[in-house]
Amino acid sequence: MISDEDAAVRARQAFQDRFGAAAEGVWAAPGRANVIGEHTDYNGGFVLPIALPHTTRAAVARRTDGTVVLASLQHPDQVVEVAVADLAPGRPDGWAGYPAGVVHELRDRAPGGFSILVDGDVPSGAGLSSSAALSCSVALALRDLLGLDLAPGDLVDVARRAENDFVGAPTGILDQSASLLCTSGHALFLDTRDRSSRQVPFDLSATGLALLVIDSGTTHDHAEGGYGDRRRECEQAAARLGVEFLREVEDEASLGVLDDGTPEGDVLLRRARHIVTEDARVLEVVAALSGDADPRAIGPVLTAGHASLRDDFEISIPLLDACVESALEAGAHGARMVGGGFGGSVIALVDADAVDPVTGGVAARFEREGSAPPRTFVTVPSAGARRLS
Ligand code: GAF
Repeated sequence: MISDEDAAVRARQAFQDRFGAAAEGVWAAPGRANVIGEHTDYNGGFVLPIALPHTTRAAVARRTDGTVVLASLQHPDQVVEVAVADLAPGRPDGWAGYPAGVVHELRDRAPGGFSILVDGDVPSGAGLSSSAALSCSVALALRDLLGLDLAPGDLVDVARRAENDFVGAPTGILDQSASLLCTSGHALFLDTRDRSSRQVPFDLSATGLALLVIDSGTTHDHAEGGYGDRRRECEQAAARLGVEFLREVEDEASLGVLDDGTPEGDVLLRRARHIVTEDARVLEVVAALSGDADPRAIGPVLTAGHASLRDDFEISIPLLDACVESALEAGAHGARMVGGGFGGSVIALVDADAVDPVTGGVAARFEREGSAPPRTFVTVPSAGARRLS
């Protein structure tokens, strides 16, 4: 993993090479792994992410010609240049839509434009929130350069609106909150309804544990249909139950009214049941991590979360299921898919001395399934977004 110092030097040099002038600063924002609390964020529920050590870095300087110029070391042949006044949802699209969306959000404060060079190592399309890392690094840069009086919570909304309104991905606030608010050594317990949050100590190595991230290599895109379908189904279920958010549903028993004997009713019941049980799982995990319990106790809760995403929310895919199964067979205490679904990564809670057997067991299963070997790494709860230089 590249150090903050080396990342800043590399981004500054690349900026100088691209623009022939010095960047005014370099900012970094991390990707995330969500310990538990999936798809609860747009239902007013609870989430518990950690920040990854992987970050996106943005080297930025203000311009005076009313233009945004966007370059990326990960997309070297796609320099995007567009007038601030011409920015509009979908223009530009692709990776450049995220930083452009942030500039668009703040355009009244920055008519002169920006030169922005991004570099990063958050795996993209892996359910690890590379998009939010990108938009949050730029949001933080613009706040500092423009001297805007915006708290981290305000930046969460700037980055979320860029993603929702400009890129067209109807996400909640999980990823942006994780990237901007997480702290090293902790998971962020966030109530997405009132935005209250608490840092929960999550130092696995102290108890001989490790958190493994297994990137299945199957990519996903939240601007595509499945994510938005789930969001609509949750809203329909909430409307039928007479609540604003599914978070407000008392317990599973209250969901019975959704079961009107039609296939649609059955779907809404299962979608809502995932949200209600997932919120309860977040609280259970937070309680376990906050007390004296052995953190291994959260393993089965994570695995139950996966079953719920697979059976009730129906956003897993066979390769992610195989990944979870093989991790458990090889000795993981718990495992689940993370992120929006339809691809991406799995996290597995394992004893530190079981990292190799679990990694090997999962790789062997991928081979039997005819899939390319997954990318696997041990992660630790890392720092949130910050200025590097
Ligand atoms: C994606 C979204 F961007 C988040 O807002 C969240 O809904 C997540 O999927 C599922 O928990 O990462």
